[in-house]
Parts: sequence; C-alpha cells; structure tokens
Amino acid sequence: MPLPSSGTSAGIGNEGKRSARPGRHCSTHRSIRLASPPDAALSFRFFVNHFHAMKSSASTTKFPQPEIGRTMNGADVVVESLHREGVDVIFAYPGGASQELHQAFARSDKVRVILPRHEQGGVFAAEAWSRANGKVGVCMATSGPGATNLVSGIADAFMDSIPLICITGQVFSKFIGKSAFQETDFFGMTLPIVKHSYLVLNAADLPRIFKEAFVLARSGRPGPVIIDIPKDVQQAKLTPVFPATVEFANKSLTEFPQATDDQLNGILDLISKAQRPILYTGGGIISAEASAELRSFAEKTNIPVATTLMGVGGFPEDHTLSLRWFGMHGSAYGNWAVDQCDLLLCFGARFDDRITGDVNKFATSATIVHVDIDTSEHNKNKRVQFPVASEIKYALKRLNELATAAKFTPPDTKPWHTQCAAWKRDYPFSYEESRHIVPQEAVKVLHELTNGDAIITTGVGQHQMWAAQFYPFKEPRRYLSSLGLGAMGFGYPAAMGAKVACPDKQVIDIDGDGSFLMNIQELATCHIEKIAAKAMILNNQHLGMVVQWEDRFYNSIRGNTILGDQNNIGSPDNLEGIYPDYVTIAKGFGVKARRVHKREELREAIQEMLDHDGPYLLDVIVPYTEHVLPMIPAGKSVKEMILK
Ligand SMILES: Cc1ncc(C[n+]2csc(CCOP(=O)(O)OP(=O)(O)O)c2C)c(N)n1
Ligand SMILES: [Mg+2]
Repeated sequence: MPLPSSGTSAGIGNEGKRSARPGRHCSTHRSIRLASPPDAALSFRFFVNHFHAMKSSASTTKFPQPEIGRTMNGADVVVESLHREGVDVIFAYPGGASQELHQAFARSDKVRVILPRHEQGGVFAAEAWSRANGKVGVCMATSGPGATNLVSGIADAFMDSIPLICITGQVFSKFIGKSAFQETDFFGMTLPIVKHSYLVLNAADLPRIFKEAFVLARSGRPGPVIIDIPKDVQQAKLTPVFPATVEFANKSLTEFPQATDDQLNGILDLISKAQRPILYTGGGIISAEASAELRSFAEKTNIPVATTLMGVGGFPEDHTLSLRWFGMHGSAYGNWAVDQCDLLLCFGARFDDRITGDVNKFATSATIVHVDIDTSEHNKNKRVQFPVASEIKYALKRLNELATAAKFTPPDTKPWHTQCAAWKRDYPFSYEESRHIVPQEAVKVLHELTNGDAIITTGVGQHQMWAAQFYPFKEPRRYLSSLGLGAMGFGYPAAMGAKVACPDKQVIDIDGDGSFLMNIQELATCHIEKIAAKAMILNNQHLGMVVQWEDRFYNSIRGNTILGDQNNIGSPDNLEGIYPDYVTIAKGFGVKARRVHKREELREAIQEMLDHDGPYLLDVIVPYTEHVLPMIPAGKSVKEMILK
C-alpha cells in the first residue's frame, strides 16, 4: 500500500465529481477504508477517512520547535499533546478503555478534567465551550456505550460547523473486529458526521495526529474530528517526538480559496445597479470572526442585513440596517425583504430548508451571489448566478478595500429602505400579554435585566425560537443553540460549557421542560464543579413545538406530547398538576431553585437567579397555548407565512 508522506493515507480517489469540501468531510463521498494497515516500517499506522483543506502549519508560539519528550506512555502523550495545543479543559467520562487516559490526566496538572454526568452532556458542553470562545472544544469518552453517547454531539458539531475533538478509548487493538466487550466501530459509525477521523494503531503517531486533528478541526469550514485510541496504544511506552507544525502533502488542501478582485468588483458592480439589495449572512461570519468586516461592508454599501439563526449576533441586531433573523420563525420583515429583493448577497450561509422553505419560490426576483469557503455548498440547495469560493473574512475585507479605493457610493435605494422600515415598524416580533406569565415575556424581562449582554443557550422547541425573537443580540457567540441538528437536551450542558469558557459572563439556558429533562443530570456537574450556569425553564408541561404542529396541522390531536399526567395537566391555573417538580429535583442535586407562576413576581425571580452566585434553576410556569409566530410552514413559501 503506497503511503503519502503526510500520513493522510486513505480516501484516495474518493472525491467524486464535485470538488472536495474545504475542510469538510462529505458524507456522499465516503472514503475507502484501508483494507490492511499500511506498511508498519513506515509507521503511519492509522486510518484516516478523507482529504480536507487545511492550513499547512499549526505552530503554537509556546512550542515553536519540534521536541523529543521524556519516555512516557501513550496516554501521557495525549495529555502532553493537548497541553501543547493550549487545551486547559476537557469534558471526560471514564471507563475501562479510557482509564489509562484518565490516569494520565490525574498525573498531570495541565488540563482541568470536568466529569459530566452523561457523555452527551460532556460533548454538548465541549461544543458550547467552543461556540462561546471560538477555540477547539475537547471531550472524551470510553469505548462502546461511552462513545455512542457522544454521537448526537458530534452530529451537532458537524451540522453547525463547530470545531471539536472527541477522544475515545477503544478496546485493545488485538480485539478490534472480535465483538470484544464494549467494542463498537466508532470510526465507522461516525464517518458521515465527522470532518475527519483517526484510529490510532501506533503510539508514536499520537503527537502528529493530535497536531493534525486540531488543524483540521478549526481550519477552513470547522467541524468535529474523532481520535479513537485502543488501550494498548495508551499503555505503550515510547519516547515521543512532538512536532511544532504539520505539513500536508496535498497543497490544494492547505490553501483556502480567496475571491479574485474581478469577482469582488463584479459584486460591487451588481450592488451599484441594484434597487433592492439584501445581505443574507450565516454562521460562517461568526466562525470566520468577520463581524467587523461585515458591519463596515453593510454600512459602506447601505444594504440591510438579514441573518440566519446560526448568524445571529454576526451583525448587531439593534443596528438600523438589521432585519434580525429570517426563515421559518424569523422576522416577517426579514422574510419579505429576502423574498422581494433584486440582489441577494449570501455570505457564509448554506440555503438550509428552514431558511428557504420551498426552494423554487425562494428569492425568485433576485440575482444571487453566494460567497462561501465550501464550494460544495454552491448550487447544492439553491441555484445561484454567482457562486464565489472564498474565505468570507478575506472577501469582506477586500470588498471594503476595493469599495474605498473606487470611492464607491451606494445607489439610491431610498424606496427600498422606506419599505423595509415600514415592514419592520408594522410587523415586529410581538405577543399578547396575558394575566399569566407568557414565555415571550419571560425572555423579554431576562433581556432587560441582563442588558442584552448574557450568553444564552437553549434546548429545542418553541422556547428556542422565543429566546432568539425576544432577546436581541449585539455580538456574536452569544446565542448558542443546536440549530442544524436541533437536538433537545443541548441547553443546560451548553450553558455549563459556555460558563467554563466565559466565567465572567452571565450564562443562562432558556430551556423547555422537555428539553431540560434530557440532560438534567448536568445539575450535578455544575454543583460539584462550581459552575454557575443558570437555567430558566419555560415550563409549559408539553412538547410545545410539536403541540403547535398538532394544533396547526393535525386537528389538535395529541400524539404523546403531554409531559405530565394527561388526566391532570399542569398549568398556571392548575399548579397541583405540574410534573415533575423541578424545584425538588434541583434540591436533590444541591442546586438552588425557585418556581414562579405570578406575573408580578417574574422580574424579582429572574433578578434572584441572576444575583445567585452558583448554578440556579428558575422554573417559570407558562401556558402551553402560545404559538411561535410568524411561521412559514415546512416546505411552503413566504406567501404562506402565518402571522396570527
Ligand atoms: C432529541 C430530540 N428528540 C425529539 C425532538 C423533536 N422535538 C422538537 S421540539 C420538541 C418539543 C420540545 O419540547 P420542550 O423542550 O418542552 O420545548 P417547548 O417546545 O415546549 O418550548 C420535540 C419533541 C428533537 N428536536 N430532539
Ligand atoms: Mg415544553
């Protein structure tokens, strides 16, 4: 088996007709696994699953030279490699196949190891840690059931392009393929949801693999990388060589596309001729740290900005040019503006179905420009006239330079701005007040009391949408939510991870009663580890979002959407029926908690939560009858948007 010098050995010829997705594994282009391990003499004894674009080197200033370490075991090499990548915290749950690694962490004081109470909590926490601070999050689990518990988090990181390293223990290499105790083929199982993966079969490869893995996870379009390490590799004694940088043989994978000046001048030309331009921006702006460039571009060209939910905070939502976020439950004005624009500039977003609805009826009068680092996103969901392959930060920076150099003056689009402003004035996100606390009001009060400056995490459901509707964000990395995957249970572990990343910020999980229950065990982690993650549960006693679909499309027939006793449904008018009792549960975990159901107590109860110096659970009892509006039913178009 011939080997490339970089060690990226498998997957040759698997790229199909489409271009490889920069920095991204493509599930439709599955790699060919090595039939047998490569030549042992060359020592590249690991499997990799795909080629990716990546930066060619990853030197850290702290460790600029390659270094030979002392003699240690493979597990110690893992700890040292993480330390060299600047990792100071990981979320890790032990077991037989990862115990050596935990022992190595115990021997070292370089990395804080947080024990989540479920591996899913650990991976969501690591992911949110990354979403909050932009660095690569790390989690770890044992083989078999520990590893499989990570799968939702890996899929989540893949969907939302979050840089993540998942280390898993694996059974002894001699047992691989023998259905050994707690053996699962984790490498195989995760292939469609990773950016890259390794099964390490030689401990000497560990330093290079870790260095590569971090480069891969964070570069290009970020994503999750798994490193599966058999127990004998963890136990092997070696004198490791820690590289300062890694080189990748395929240079086309080490260079990211940058738009040409011709392309960018073409965009400016389109803008100068447009009467109704709109910027549609996504998570790419946030992962590329390109918010400042986006803002100056929007201001220079005087173009209104509508973001996706992934892009929330990438452009300040209180800016006059902001149309907030659009899509299924987004602003009516954002949706109308995108529907009626004549030039749509999609920057760092991917035409997700929750954005487009019926793709054939999406932005039909617009010329569409799509700037993205990942060319496989071009023309994937929506045919566009001008696909531009580029790092978004570069494209925006260069657009600004070209516009300044050319003394670019935006065309007169006053009627368009007047129209957008009228829509914005007449159709804001709104709700009707009630004698009860309605969920929207709770979010609004939280926004007021935190001055819009908290980090908000969410579960999945109605509360997730209300959090984004009624808590406007001025900065990126403040609304952390499972968006592509839509994984219930994300909220509280995410708040835990974000609080570890940003200890000086208020971090509040705005959660649903259904979602919160899915990872409630992380209250224990927060209590024991003294992580002051707060949870504000909008407790409607139902799987509210599914109930909303039942009400709208299934004649209100309940199909297992009531979370308590269906003969005694809890509500603000029937407090006896409320189930479960979150306050008592929190008490069992040692976490301070309070239930609030009276409007007049809401503000003071939220303030108490904010003032508490530790984890806190605020159980807000709300009616289940509210619907998230506006709503564009799945697969429909803006014309069918439900406003009332
Ligand atoms: C793990 C998982 N299972 C099922 C779903 C489907 N689902 C989407 S929203 C929802 C209801 C969520 O209820 P809750 O957390 O109470 O939030 P609410 O809508 O009531 O605010 C369900 C079941 C999901 N998104 N994730
Ligand atoms: Mg609910």
